[in-house]
Amino acid sequence: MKLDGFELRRVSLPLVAPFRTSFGVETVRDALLVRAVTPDGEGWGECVATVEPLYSSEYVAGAGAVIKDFLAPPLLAARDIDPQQVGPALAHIKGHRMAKAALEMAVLDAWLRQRGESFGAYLGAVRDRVPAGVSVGIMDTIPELLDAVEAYLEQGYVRIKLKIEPGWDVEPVRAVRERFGDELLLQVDANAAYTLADSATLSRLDPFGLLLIEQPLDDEDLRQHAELARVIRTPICLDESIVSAKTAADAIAMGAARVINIKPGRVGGYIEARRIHDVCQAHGVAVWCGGMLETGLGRAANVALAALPGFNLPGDTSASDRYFSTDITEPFVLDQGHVAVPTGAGLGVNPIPEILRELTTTVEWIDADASR
Ligand code: NPG
Repeated sequence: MKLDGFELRRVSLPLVAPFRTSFGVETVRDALLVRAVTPDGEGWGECVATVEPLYSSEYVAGAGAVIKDFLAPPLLAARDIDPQQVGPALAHIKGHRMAKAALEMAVLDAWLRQRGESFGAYLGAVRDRVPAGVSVGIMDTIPELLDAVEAYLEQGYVRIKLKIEPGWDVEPVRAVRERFGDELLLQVDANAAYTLADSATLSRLDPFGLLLIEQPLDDEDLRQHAELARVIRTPICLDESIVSAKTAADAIAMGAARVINIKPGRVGGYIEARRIHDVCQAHGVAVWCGGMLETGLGRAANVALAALPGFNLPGDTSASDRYFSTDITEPFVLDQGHVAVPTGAGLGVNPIPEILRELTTTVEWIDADASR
């Protein structure tokens, strides 16, 4: 496939409510979209980097810069590129996985649209809908949290994930368990807010029968996660620590993770995400699809990925209205706690031109001729 260029577009989507995690509060989703333009059509990618480098070292302005200066040129210089070649063509540039993932997604979408094949079919989806979990941010008070959880359960969400941090952990979990019962699928996410010295606090979560605790310790603490796994009963799930199929294999071998959250942006794209799925499936390790407040574009691809056979826990694949009153594509909706896997070519969804225009803050064009 020949590329004419990439368009980089920043969009700003206000969130329906502030979303607080152990690393910060988000009130707006300021996303970077990549449009791959070819002589025969286009494809869309979404970069999941946040405005500030608080979740990982990547951030949205940095992702835009590395794409312009280092990642787009080798792809545009190639006279013929297919999605499988994007990763290898960018492997000499260290890191920047979220930026690489956005480019690969755009190329993959353009390529699949030309073939009339969906993301789900390409990745190996075996389901036409996926169960939807919801991530619930840190709140000021427990009554507020209970109201939020109740509202999500009324909407049909099949699994609740509570964001935790030191000082907001055992009591909110206890309150949610007591109010909604033992049957509720419940898990927590610490976003690396604890250290091994907090083992005693974390083991106080054991009696609540959580599905998992996600990323309790620092990204680089693989060995410490393995040690923690020996003292707490709640299964440990890794998110930030897993940046490739290699790190997934290492974490599994070390006993650092019984569950893995797969986020395509974090690992460099959907093709590496599928490799991690395959590694986990071979080792009998449970996986689920994470979320990064994606617009309908990233959400479409995530939902397709979550339909692979090894995804055996509900993902953060919520409906669009969990985050946005207006999405840039037709919204994803909940149907009895599930979200439908798009079946159209490529992502199977399209940005709605007027909404896209309204939410756009900047647009830049990178022409292939400048790289040849
Ligand atoms: O449902 O899209 C979603 C968000 C789920 O909690 C969620 N994401 O740490 O996993 C996370 C968190 C996150 C959001 C991380 C935005 C980074 C940016």
